[in-house]
Amino acid sequence: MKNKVTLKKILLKMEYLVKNILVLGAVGQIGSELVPYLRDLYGDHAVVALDRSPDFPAAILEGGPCETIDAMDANALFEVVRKHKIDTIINLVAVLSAKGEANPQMAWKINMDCLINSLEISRQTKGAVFTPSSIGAFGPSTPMDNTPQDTVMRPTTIYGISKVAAELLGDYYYLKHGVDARGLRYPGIISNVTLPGGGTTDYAVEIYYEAIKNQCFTCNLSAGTFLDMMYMPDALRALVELMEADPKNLVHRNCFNVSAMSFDPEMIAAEIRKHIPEFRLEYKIDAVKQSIANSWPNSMDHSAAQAEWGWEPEYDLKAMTADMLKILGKRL
Ligand code: AKB
Repeated sequence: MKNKVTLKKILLKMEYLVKNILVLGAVGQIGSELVPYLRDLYGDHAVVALDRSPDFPAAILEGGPCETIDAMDANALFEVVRKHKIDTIINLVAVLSAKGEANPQMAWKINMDCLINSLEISRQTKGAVFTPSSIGAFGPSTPMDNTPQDTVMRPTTIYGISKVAAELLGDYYYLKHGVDARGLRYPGIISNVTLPGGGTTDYAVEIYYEAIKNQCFTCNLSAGTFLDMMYMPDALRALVELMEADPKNLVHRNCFNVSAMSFDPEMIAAEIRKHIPEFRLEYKIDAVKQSIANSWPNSMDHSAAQAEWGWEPEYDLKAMTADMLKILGKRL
């Protein structure tokens, strides 16, 4: 919260708060928290929430403009951009890693169509685009520890392949057409407003809900499976800080490694037990998710993000666990 207020003051001082932002995928895990966060920073009417589902949370629906269209429909999307004079598109539409493996053609089509539409429209409007990439853009031949910013990227999931393509397309549209395309390689995001769906890292969100409800969780990844993770407040702040970064300082654009913590299921369970001593962790391995997790980094090096736009995470496993259990404890 303190960070958010400070950031707002800086932005106001720098007169950056003149923007019209469109968030695609506003009902999803990140979108449902990003829209209120951005409205708080840039003003309620400057942030349009868009989703193909009409099920906007009340706070989003009542807080500012909302549009229900399918972002795969280029004409409809362009119409929304024109209507609201949009200059920045944040494209959060994605079929995640595990769900993508169940229907790769559908995942490729959704992930790529929404991206291409965002980039093409921004080429015509001379706007900016944010597209999240992921630890899923890496693969089994990538160095697993302290994964460098620039390294081997040969993912083995359709989700990862679409993310590598998105990174390259972002740079292509910047170089060829001057589109201000930027992105982050997000780790698994842990949050307490909207559940993720279809991801490999989802267990690290579900474990908190089950800890509160049943004091027990059955994990679908094995003990010893280390993955990069980040708490939602850090993920939201990273996005804004990158989009507001001085372009002169950006050597990399699509996309930056950003990391906050790395843990395996035993470590998160041990942290939960500090608050709920009776908490039990059991295992029932999901073979698809396990093989995806095994192909992803244990922890990323985010020194490029630190050097080029000053990235620093605020939450570690301890601080995040305390906050998650406090918030979910009250709500559940
Ligand atoms: C997933 O697990 O698919 C996502 C991701 C790490 O990109 N949460």
